[in-house]
Amino acid sequence: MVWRRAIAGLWTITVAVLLVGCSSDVSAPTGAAAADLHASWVRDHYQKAAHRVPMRDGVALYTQVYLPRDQAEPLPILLVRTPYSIGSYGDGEFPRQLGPSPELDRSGYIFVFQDVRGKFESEGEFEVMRRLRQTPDGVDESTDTFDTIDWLLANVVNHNGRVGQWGISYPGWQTVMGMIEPHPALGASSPQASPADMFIGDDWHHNGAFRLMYAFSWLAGNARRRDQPGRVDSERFDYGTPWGYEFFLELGTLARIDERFFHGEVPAWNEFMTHGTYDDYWQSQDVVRQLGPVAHPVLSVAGWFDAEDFYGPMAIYADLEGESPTNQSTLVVGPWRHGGWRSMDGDSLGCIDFGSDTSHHFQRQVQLPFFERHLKDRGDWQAPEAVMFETGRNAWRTFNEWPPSDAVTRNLYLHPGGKLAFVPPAASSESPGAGFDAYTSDPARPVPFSAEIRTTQGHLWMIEDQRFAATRPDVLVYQTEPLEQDLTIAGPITARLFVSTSGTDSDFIVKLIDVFPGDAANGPAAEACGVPLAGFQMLVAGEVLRAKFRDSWSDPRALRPGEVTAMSIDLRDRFHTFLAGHRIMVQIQSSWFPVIDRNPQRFLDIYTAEPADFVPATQKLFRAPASATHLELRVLGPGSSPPATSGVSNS
Ligand code: PG9
Repeated sequence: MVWRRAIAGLWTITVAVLLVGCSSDVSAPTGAAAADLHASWVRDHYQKAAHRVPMRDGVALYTQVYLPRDQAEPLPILLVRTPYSIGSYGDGEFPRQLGPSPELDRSGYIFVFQDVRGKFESEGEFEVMRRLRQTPDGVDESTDTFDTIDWLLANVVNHNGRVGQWGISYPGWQTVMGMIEPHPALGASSPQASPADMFIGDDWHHNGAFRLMYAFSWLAGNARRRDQPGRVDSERFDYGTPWGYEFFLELGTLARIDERFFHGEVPAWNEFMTHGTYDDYWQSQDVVRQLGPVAHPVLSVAGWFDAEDFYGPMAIYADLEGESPTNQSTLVVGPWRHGGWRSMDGDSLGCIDFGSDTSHHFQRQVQLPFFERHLKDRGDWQAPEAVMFETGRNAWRTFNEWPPSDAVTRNLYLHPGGKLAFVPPAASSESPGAGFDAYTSDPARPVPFSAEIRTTQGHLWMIEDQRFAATRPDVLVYQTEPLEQDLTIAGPITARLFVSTSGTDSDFIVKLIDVFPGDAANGPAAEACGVPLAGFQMLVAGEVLRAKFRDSWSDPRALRPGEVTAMSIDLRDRFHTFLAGHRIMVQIQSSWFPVIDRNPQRFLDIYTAEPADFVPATQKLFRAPASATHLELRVLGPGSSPPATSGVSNS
């Protein structure tokens, strides 16, 4: 991965600056009232036409075009392609908003929406994350995008010859597919929360571990076979209980799911169940492997607390930097859940406040100027390299490279007695044979991923208070002393584990947590969510590794029972300041259920495992000098060199 080297300017936009230029008219409508007003404005100012757009293989894709009623000049086209239904199928029906934010609606664009191949009103067959065509005369999402743009340019009146494409999540992935051998009229792309690799880091698996709860709910709702095009999709799946933990535990093994619930109607589920390693099936879906150089400007967007697709946008941005170093690409990462930059104000998430409406900042200061500049030649937008929100300190910062190369790697080590410190364990600190902490991981009682009672994973667990997990005997907890000064991490976080297990496979989950001081005062978000911030254990980052993939995603290997084994977990990037007085905490566990399916803790094909294959295992986490488990953090600014007094007593 190639990152820009030099960092030149670094500036902070404070909350005060954010507020400059905002209307001080206290009577201006906000929230739902503003959205209602905007919806009626859209109706008054746009007209709609529906078309069946033919693709090169004759399949017709249902497409809606919204044209401004009073169009004084030729305008660019802004395209969204989605599997989730473009909606508003009736003659008089209109979406409440057309573009990615109301500002774009008001600026004036030709907005185009399309049901992708095989979904809703479009003909053809839907394939989840359809691979690139294998033959020159084949079709895929990239050719469908090309053909759609070609047709629009020939059939829509009064356009300016330029097309932009954007989308969040699956439509974000469609946007990336549009960037492969792109139509020459494509002038700006904004893939937002696009998945990139479904085995390593996005929706279906993380580091080889299957994301049961999300995969199940998404496939049940979006990937059933259909008989013919239509306006309604699958019915909502009825879990029969409000508690997903109970539902997934009771159903037992993955091998039973098709027979009990899907009955062969969800082809992708059965495909997943026969591709338990990183084989060609997964590799050929990885967009980063397909994406060549991209000449036109790209705006990539991600949320720090995205429970679905955080790996994707970061990998796509990194790939663009490597393959297309002269591309005017920008990376924006804010304190958002999946898609939160469009659906929420972004002033808070769960119990945590961010001090300003971060979504509005992105929409007005980044997204609008990006499209205006590249599709209309308007404004003076100069593409910054990376626009990143610093959580903890709650400020936007712009970087000339991401991750910043002036961040310094500092190792945070586990110590006896649940301590954590930036000094390695001392040789004399443990008696021979000691130097580890142990727990029993029992697949019959997996650690829940959240304290919430819910059937789908939702979003808030990505920033949830971890006190519910800290008290479990099968979760190891380590924390620093209260910090004497702020400590800012910026860039990738890597856990270097030294472990042994009594089994032959296991999952290891590492969570990095910001522990608020006992006198922390509640902000509005904490008041609303009803959890005191005093002692709050905010999840900052967390990841799983299925240990059989520790050396190779495609060639899994058993662990040897009792043997100390080194493995690394990429906890992905973060930009967070642990404020003075807070503590840094690390929690380590072997299940995260049902977000991650249970590991039988035996080396076998988990997708065909029988109930009797699931056995308890004794896990040991080592911290002796030669096998010192630690986290590698990239520290920026004052905390990047160890304070003279740092250390722990190992007595
Ligand atoms: N994260 C979702 C997704 C993307 C691609 C494939 C399947 C699911 C989404 O929200 O669209």
